[in-house]
Amino acid sequence: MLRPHRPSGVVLLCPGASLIGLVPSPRPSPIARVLGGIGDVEGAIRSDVTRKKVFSGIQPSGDIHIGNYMGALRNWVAMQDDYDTVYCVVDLHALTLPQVPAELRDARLRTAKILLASGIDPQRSLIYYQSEVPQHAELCWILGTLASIGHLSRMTQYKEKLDKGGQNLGLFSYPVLMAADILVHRVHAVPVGNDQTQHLEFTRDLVDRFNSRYGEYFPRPRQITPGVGARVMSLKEPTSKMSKSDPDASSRILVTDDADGIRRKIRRAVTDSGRRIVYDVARKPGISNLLDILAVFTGDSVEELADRHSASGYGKLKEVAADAVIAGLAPVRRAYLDLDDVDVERIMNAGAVEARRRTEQTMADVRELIGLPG
Ligand code: AQP
Repeated sequence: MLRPHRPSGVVLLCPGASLIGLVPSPRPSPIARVLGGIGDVEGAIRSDVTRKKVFSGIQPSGDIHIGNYMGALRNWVAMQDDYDTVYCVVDLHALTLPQVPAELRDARLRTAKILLASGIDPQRSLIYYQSEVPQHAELCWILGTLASIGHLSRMTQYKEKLDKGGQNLGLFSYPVLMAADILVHRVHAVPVGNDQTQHLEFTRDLVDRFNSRYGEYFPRPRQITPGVGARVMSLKEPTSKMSKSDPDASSRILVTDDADGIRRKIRRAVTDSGRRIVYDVARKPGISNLLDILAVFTGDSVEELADRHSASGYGKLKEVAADAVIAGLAPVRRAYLDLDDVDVERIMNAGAVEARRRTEQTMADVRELIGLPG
């Protein structure tokens, strides 16, 4: 018997709704809740059927940088107040580029710790490792039978990553697994940076194909992207996005970098010709990137900041940006250092148990719809 769609009692943000203003600066991490409430985790993660659901994932393909934080994590934290939230460390996705096994194991844990230290609260959000919930891979296979090869070959991220050693079927079908991650929870919205727009469009295409063949079952998920910080650029090449897998470590600021490291990287950031500080992404990509970063960590608009600093030199702007990033990340870094690995793995294990339970409900429906035993 198919279960009906869950009722929704809360207003959903519009497609592309901006969360800026909702999260002007990082909140202190609820570390006390993470550690204090650990015994209750399993019982506490319950899906609230009256709220809209969101899902998002992050790859443990390296260390988490401020692009991930500004484009995704800070919004994940804010959304816990209004949505039924599911967040996942998508370790199967990380395998689409070559990984050293021992490093992948460590990176999974570090990623989980950053999520918790940033303010993801396991009492309010479901959080787990993707590979521990096989329903993601099962749905990926089924959706793969509906996926357009032409559409997949047009994905920008696929084309970019081919050069990084990604000549494999997994990289090609990455968007199908991402669609499965989202749809296995039947969520209404996905908070991501704007590098994921094509993948979300592809997910909606798969929803249409599935629903038209087997009957209305999956909601069409909306993308929620912040107004500022949706695409943070490399400090060394400000026309390319900041990325975990960039071989140049000085191109990104890690969420766990210490104050000296942050200041050094920002001082060495590539800037543009001329001396004036203006926000102009096409002509001044380096300065505009610094203004974007400063805007997220101060809560001020880029226009205000450009005005305020128009007469300062590039060097002064870099110092101000470094101060803001150091202050903004300090509570996250402190919380990260305080977390105990064993406690974190317990949270992740409890999350996987609950995620298997929830996603199996979807898979039972899907199997039945496509003609397999539910
Ligand atoms: N530079 C960025 N600016 C804003 N948002 C970003 N995101 C990633 N880079 C930026 C957002 O972070 C979330 C998690 O990303 P991911 O781990 O799924 O992988 P990604 O988008 O491919 O990120 P990276 O850092 O570039 O990793 P690699 O190098 O491994 O591919 C997503 O919501 C993403 O939008």
